[in-house]
Amino acid sequence: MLMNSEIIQAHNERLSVQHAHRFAFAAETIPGIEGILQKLIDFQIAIPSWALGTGGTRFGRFNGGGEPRTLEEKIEDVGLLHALNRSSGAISLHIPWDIPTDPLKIRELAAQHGLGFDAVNSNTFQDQPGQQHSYKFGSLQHVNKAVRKQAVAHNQEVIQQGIALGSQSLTVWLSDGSCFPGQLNFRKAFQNTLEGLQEIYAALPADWKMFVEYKAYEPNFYSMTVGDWGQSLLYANKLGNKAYTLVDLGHHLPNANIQQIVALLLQEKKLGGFHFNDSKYGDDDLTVGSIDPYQLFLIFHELVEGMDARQMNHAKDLGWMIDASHNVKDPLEDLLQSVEAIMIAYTQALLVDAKALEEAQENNDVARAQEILQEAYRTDVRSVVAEARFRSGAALAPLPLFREQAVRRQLIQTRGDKTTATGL
Ligand SMILES: [Mn+2]
Repeated sequence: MLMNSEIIQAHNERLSVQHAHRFAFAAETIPGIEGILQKLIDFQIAIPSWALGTGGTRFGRFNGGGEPRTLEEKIEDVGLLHALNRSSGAISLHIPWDIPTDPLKIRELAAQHGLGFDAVNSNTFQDQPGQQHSYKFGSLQHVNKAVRKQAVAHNQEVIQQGIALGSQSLTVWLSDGSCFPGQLNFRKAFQNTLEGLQEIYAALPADWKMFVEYKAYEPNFYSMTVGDWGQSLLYANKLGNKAYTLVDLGHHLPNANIQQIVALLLQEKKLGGFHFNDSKYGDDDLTVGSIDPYQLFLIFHELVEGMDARQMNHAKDLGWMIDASHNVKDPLEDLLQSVEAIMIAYTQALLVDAKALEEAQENNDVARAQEILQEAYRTDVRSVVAEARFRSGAALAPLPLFREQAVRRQLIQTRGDKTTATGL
């Protein structure tokens, strides 16, 4: 264990005077602070198994060193994050990049770190060694039934893997689509995909959810068979009440109003989960909140408002996951930053005066409405997030502690400098 409670306690003691001062000011000015703190303590964000190593682009990949070589080491890395912030209490696995050979042992190891398993992710966007049929021209949409059957069977197998781990949801992201006009009959592609999804859906246990993730473009550039939230919602509605739309923040066309998408999906009871990241142009998979933290806040505002309107449990009723790629930063530092950004945006959204905003909206008081939102957004809530961490036994300042302890250097010493995380 690279991070234990003694290290964290000593770190917190060093920062306690300064923190107490900052938090006292926040507590004095924020109404209902205790309720907010409890919500923050309960809120957990799943870390994807594929984000623990250095990512790359199609031009290259630059090794970071000390990357997890096995699923066990990936779980240790998430355990480390969770020890530092107590907000990363779950891991989202990608199959077949991370196939547990002994699920019971993996489950035990995760439990030792206080981790559960969030959605399992299937992969029909690349061919695996020994695979009979190629996904070059799609998987569930494919013109050849044998390819479609293979893709369905893979998803059914992923569900079985998930059951063994105690997961309760499957995320299906399809790269299916076309690169050129005329390549595909859109209606046939949709129908084939729907039939495949129906077969997968039939294999879901009663208490499971299925998330249908959409993406506007890439790897296919002319059409995507699940290209936007409307298409995902179509599939989800046809599939049934265990099927939901999953919103990945990077999977929209530029300037899409994600806030509005979220609000409407929530109203339709079809928002299932989130993949957090940030982007400047497309699916950039950058650190959450690094480019447009105001948009992240506005999304959280719609989430909180929409979930409260339906008396939903913020922590449990939606799947909260990060989906990012760390190309130039230490993946663990990057993930600490992402979780922090999510917690800050969530806290700010909890500060919005919902009643006053409704009044302003009913009176067409546009200026007042903007003031109400920005009042919450411009509140410095960092000490509130830190206090929630402190109360759950985590570090007041996770990233500085990660550096003070030279965690990456220790990981390099144990794992070596030239490791590559599985799947990357
Ligand atoms: Mn995603």
